[in-house]
Amino acid sequence: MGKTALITGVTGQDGAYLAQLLLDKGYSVHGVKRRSSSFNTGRIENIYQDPHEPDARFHLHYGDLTDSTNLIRLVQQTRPDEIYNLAAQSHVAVSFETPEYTANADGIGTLRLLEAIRILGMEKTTRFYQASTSELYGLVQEVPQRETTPFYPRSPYAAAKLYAYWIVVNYREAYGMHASNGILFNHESPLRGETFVTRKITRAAAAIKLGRQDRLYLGNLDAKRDWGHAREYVRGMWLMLQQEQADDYVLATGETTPVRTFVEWAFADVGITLRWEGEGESEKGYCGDTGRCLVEVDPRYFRPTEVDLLIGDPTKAREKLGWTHDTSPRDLAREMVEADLELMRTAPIAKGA
Ligand code: NDP
Ligand code: GDR
Repeated sequence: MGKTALITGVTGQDGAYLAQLLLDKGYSVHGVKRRSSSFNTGRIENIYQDPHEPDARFHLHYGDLTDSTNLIRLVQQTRPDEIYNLAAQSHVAVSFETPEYTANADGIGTLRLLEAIRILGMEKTTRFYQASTSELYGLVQEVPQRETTPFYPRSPYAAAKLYAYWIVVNYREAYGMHASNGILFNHESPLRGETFVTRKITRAAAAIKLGRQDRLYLGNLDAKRDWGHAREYVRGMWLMLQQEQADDYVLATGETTPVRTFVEWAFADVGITLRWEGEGESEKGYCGDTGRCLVEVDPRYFRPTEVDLLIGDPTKAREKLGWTHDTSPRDLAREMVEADLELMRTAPIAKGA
């Protein structure tokens, strides 16, 4: 009999890659999805199994991290060997608009799941992965950032995730739970949500190339991020739960790139060379070969407090887990642009990213 895993946030980018990885490893996978007025399972369509099939190993359940009784029942029904808590209101900018909800889902939601395990007496049998984040580092204290670098959260999202991080450490120490934090630096893919900056850029580059969009509006182009590939990062999550001892690990590439460089890469990949224009107060942005301005800075996307520089040191994960990454940020941009060009040729454009 293979192991059983419960994944919250299975409909998200990481949930989709992780579910695929675990199914490939022979697990039975239970995914928690939120009720939505429209289909929200697009990323997991390829692994969906008809629940009427007797040997189905992928099961979806309705649930929400703000609902304790629901979480207790799900853990009780599925009795998982491993829980991966990936569900979150994961958008940093949106967390300034919805700070209380973000705290509830991302912070207290983690506590609810840990309590579900404890209430059911499963703290010695169920292993727990928490989707912690490089956003915890926030205001730069040390570079590159590693497991011992002090935290300084810079958003309601990061503050909520800080609570989640420490409650996981506390439950590990207080109750001997096998509970680990993966402190993951930004990771992207063709499945990345459309409002995160890399995907917003690669979609726009493809749409502008195909004449389906006129201009891309972005915020802070000078922020630097350590971007890896989501498919490689979910392997690290799994590795953390296979260790004898639970612990906390950074997953990162060790390479950092400004947002503006990612913009230049993506447009180069669709054959458009950008030129930076207008250092004055107005009309700061990039124009294409024809002189038409294609990328404009719009202050509405600035954040009240920003995280300027993230660059991670994944030495511990490499030495203890044997985790490595293969995809460079440059290759990642290329893969995402190619996927969006393909998608853009067939799919309608969603507005509001
Ligand atoms: P996504 O935003 O793509 O996915 C988030 C998932 O959580 C979705 O399935 C979403 O459902 C679900 N969700 C949101 N709120 C709730 C709730 N209240 N109850 C139940 N489910 C909910 O995020 P990623 O896949 O990119 O990230 C996965 C996790 O890793 C998140 O916790 C994120 O904060 C964290 N993280 C991500 C990093 C990254 O670079 N991607 C880096 C470090 C940490 P729906 O589909 O219905 O919206
Ligand atoms: P981040 O990712 O905040 O690092 O959080 P995001 O892609 O949203 O922003 C990265 C940087 O780009 C700048 N930026 C813009 N961002 C967005 N979304 N839209 C814009 O138009 C834009 N213009 C510039 C931002 O200011 C920022 O500096 C992601 C999420 O996946 C979190 O859940 C996760 O914890 C962290 O990565 C690690």
